[in-house]
Amino acid sequence: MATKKTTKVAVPAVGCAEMQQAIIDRLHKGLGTDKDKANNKAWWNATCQAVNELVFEKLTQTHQNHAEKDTRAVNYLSLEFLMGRLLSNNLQNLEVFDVTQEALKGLGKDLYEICDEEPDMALGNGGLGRLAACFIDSLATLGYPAIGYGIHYEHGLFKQEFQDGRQIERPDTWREYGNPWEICRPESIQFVPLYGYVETVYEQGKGSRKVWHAGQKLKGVPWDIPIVGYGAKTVNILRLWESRAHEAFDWDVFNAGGYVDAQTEKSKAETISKVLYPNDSTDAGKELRLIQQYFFCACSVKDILRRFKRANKEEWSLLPEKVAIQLNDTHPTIAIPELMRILIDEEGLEWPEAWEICQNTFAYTNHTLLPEALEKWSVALFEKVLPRHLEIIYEINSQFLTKVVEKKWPGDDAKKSKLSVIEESQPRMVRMANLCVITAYKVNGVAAVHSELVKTDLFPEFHELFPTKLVNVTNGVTPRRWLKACNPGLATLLDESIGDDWVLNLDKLKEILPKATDTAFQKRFMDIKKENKVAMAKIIKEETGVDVSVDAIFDVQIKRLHEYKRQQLNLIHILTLYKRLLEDPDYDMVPRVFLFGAKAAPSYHMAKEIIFALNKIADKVNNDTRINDKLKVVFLPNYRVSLAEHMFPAADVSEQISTAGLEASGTGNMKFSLNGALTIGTMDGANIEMAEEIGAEHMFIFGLSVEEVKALKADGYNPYDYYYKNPELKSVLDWLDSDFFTPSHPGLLSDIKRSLLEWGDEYLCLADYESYVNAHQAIDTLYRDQSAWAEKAILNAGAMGKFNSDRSIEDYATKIWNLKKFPIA
Ligand code: 26Q
Repeated sequence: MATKKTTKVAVPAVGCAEMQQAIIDRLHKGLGTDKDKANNKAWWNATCQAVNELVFEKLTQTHQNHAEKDTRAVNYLSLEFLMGRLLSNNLQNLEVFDVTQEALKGLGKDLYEICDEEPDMALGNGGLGRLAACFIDSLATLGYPAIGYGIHYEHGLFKQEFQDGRQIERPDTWREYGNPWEICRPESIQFVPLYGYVETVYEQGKGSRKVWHAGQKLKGVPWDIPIVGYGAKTVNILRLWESRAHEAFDWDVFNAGGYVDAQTEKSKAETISKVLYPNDSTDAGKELRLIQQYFFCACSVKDILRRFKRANKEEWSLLPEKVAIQLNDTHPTIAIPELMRILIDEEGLEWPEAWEICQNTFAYTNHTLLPEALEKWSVALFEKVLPRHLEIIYEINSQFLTKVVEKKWPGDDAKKSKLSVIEESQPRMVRMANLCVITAYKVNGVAAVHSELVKTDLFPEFHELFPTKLVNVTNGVTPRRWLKACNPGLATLLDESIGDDWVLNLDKLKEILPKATDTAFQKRFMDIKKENKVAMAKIIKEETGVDVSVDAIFDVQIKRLHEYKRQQLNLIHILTLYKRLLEDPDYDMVPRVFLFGAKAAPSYHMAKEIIFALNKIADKVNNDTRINDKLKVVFLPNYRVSLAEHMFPAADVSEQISTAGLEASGTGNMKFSLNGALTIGTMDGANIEMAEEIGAEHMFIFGLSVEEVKALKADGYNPYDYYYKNPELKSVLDWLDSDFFTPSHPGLLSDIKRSLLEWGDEYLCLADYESYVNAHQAIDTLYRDQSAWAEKAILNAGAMGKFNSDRSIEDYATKIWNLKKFPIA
């Protein structure tokens, strides 16, 4: 094959001997051990510390550069940053991966094994948290001044184990023994008031002002994690706040003779950043979650204002020029009344000026249309925890209703009650999304169809009021982690075929499109896929004991477990194939391995039932000698970023099968396609834009469209219509009532059948079943022609240019943030 010259020669900042010396030094001087005694954890730690020497230098340079030029920066506020591991990412981005590999090899160590020692930083639930992680990678790579603000959770998302097929949650302990990437910054500690009451103080000649007498104060300790851009031209930071007890409060109790009580105060305060909430409807409304949100917003806003004041004194009108604050969903909404409170109560601004500043500073990203996922807090809780903020919210709302809504729709009380920040229900609730839309200067959805639905279905009146406010920024993923690092085989093939600058310019991938029909290229592409499948098969064996053949189609669904994502539709299709095989041992199908990875929210009953059912079906299918290994089902425990990095590159088929209109975007869909998997998917979220880029004929699109879903629901959907019409569907659903999968315990899987029939099949699985089964049949047919399959896989990967997070960030920078790049030279 003709190989193109690489366009950029990576110049490592250090040589091999130097890196070896740095690692050995860190073993000695940083960890007090040596190369003969050190275990792999110590080697990992020492390697991280050696890398940090390079990182900190760039961090300081970036900081000085931004401070000198007083650059406008974006502050990305997010309750979640699902970072995964950082060592291989940082080595990659500093362009010292190869030299470090060589250095460690010379010391008798394997870099991949060392990287495997790193615990995942799982400070997020799923898509939203991982998107934040991709975005800060892109911001640094592109040279934008940016800070990510979040919480320094002691425990990230729970670790998942299976006991008799059921999910058990265990605490995640990512920093039990410290974390080499983080730097504590006691010089930037902040204090956060809570509870108490508000006093109105009248001052002669000056009118009145409000004083919040807090009942409790927390201390926020910042931990900085350097975020190394690719090529290391910029190193930004992710600043995570840890809660501690405020000493003054502690000591008061202590001095009054209550040592034990002082300890209680301390541990109460430390609870605030103790654990990441799983995305769970039963956790909605919990006091601790509200305090978490306020704690991190208050620390972040104070930090932002401290930096602003250092450069601009008290020229508050300049704040929107210097600062953009992006709210990642409604979780950080409380930053809005917090900024108002500081400007008015502490800095002495008048309401109109403070409101003008707020309106030009905040932007908000919506990630969901599911009504039950829109955040609301009870007014009573707000009043107790944040009494001053509630007053401010009332005032924002009152001015909005009287000045904006009344002007547009005079006398229309129905409009007012729909748009009000306060829901007049029992109990009364604060609607966080309404507060965001009223305040923010831009509101964006995360894929084209989602952003349209935000305008037409979620916030139609707001769209009428503010016709330029609602915009789209389609999500993307970082090609550094999700191609270059996780799939070195494919990355090398790309480097050799089109040059290595696709890493920074993913549109370049389209240069492989003409090679889609080149048989030599196809062979290399498919050989790489095979190697990745071999590596994955090894992991499957180690983790579950199941043997899978790499000649089978690897059909993968990895994402949070939720009924709208329809893992249960996948399940009933698997049962369909299994039944066909049992009824006809010669049933002709390409062997299939169905792989799952998913965590269910701990109190989400039906999601946990689906996990249990899939595990029970897996037990049965994998041990059934009658079906000649044509079918395997594997549910890998503890799905997480580092496991995903092995699964995307090994997939042949990507399952993106949500009910149309419900998946805001999806980002796993992009990672699969980028790694050469073919999508079976509905016309939902970013799948629609992927079909535009790839060509729908190179995907397996099935099921009802958004419009058809709406029409069917409006008509009155009846799942029994499909059940009685399709005998095969009926027989697999009835199977769930038997004890076939749960010997001597009939009915253990019946809730799944009930949800699809008696409980109305809210997510229209039965309506899409037949079309889904047919799409799978088409997959089977195509896979038999390996050249035709390879052609489509290449066309998929080559069309992914748009779905890279650099493009998303450029969209945010121009459409929303008005941000300029300041890379260090
Ligand atoms: C809410 C209340 C209490 C505790 C937790 C939560 C909570 C936490 C996380 C609610 C929602 C989330 C996460 C949502 C999420 O990940 N949404 C996904 O965002 C992706 C990035 O835009 C999209 O691609 C997905 O379509 C969307 O589902």
